[in-house]
Amino acid sequence: MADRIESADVIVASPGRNYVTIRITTSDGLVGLGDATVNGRELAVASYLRDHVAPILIGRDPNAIEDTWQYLYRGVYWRRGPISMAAIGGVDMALWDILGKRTHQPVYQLLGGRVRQWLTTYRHAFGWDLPSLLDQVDRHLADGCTHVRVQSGVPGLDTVYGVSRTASYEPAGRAARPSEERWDAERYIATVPAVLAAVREHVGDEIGLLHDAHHRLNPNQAARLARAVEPVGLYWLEDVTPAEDQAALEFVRAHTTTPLAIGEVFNTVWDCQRLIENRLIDYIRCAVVHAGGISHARTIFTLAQVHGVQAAPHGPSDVSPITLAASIHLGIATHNAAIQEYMGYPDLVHEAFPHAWTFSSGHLEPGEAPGLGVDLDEDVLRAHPYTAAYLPVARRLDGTLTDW
Ligand code: KDG
Ligand code: MG
Repeated sequence: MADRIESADVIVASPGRNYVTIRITTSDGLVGLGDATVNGRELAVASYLRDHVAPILIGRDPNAIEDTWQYLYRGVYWRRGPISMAAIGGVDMALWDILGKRTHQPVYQLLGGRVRQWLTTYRHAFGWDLPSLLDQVDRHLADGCTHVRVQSGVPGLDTVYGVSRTASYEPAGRAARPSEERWDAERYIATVPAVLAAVREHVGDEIGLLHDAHHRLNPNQAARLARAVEPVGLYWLEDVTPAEDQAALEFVRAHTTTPLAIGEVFNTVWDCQRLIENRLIDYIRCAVVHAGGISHARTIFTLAQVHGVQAAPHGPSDVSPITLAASIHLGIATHNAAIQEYMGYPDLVHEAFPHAWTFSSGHLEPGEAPGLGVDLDEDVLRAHPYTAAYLPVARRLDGTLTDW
């Protein structure tokens, strides 16, 4: 009898931060792993998987990856959105993992094989003042990195997206409700161009510099910032306006030559079709997990390829090393994949998810293990149960809620 999916179980654990993992086991004993983490909404996606997806996976053909994707997407009247697409993303990754194990191939081979030797990454540097920011930039450069995202403090604001008070970037706070931050876009715009210019002066012309505005500007503010930083020659300016307003990018694009990147909150190709087809962005940044897994991220990146847009997947520490593996396998086999974000993980996360992928000298390598090459250490996961944690919310100085 042909192989069947025998079980699909969901593991929610918190080795330093919360992750949702789906583990699919087949009747011939193969095990595939997928990441379905949605930062701050972990239990919603876990329930979606446990209560609504796992029961209908049992008995299906594990090799029917595309049909299962369509079944979970088109077969459900209520489509799209981060929870359902991350759930589909987790299943999709696990099925590609199984296919790789069944055929004794790393997933990138099943996607057409390597188109490059390694994936270039960018790392994160932040500092409340210029000396501490330059210190972090220097550390990444000393490690061999060629691309760095730089985020800085803003005078008058004691919380700024991307600028942590601790050594780690982690923005989600472990508490029953989100913390609140204050935000002022004009102060931010008045500060950032000079900081980026000073970093450029410090690193010279060869290093790629990136900056993330995290959806916090209106179109006019975004256009002013993008113009003001043109002399810096950024590799990209990220998420300048709220991502759901695709028309906003038309205005920004018309006013600047600074390369634009957006997409970490997109879940399907329909969220970014207009941006890609009208060439309003230079880089599409969907995360493999939140955009429905390897199968659908590949659809998005293929549309991007047709329109001269490059792929640059989201890779924060709030997606697990399984998503990172999926992103590396896809990126190494995708012609228009330009760069992979690598925020890095604390040691405990590497212990919880032992992996074949490696990072060194600013490069990511998938490794040659069959499938995605990621495992679970169940003892570590059991020892670190789920703990409620939320991203902050942001208010303007007058108290109006704004985009975080
Ligand atoms: O969960 C939210 C984070 O993934 C996001 O804030 C990180 O903007 C981010 C980035 O570019 O990595
Ligand atoms: Mg971002």
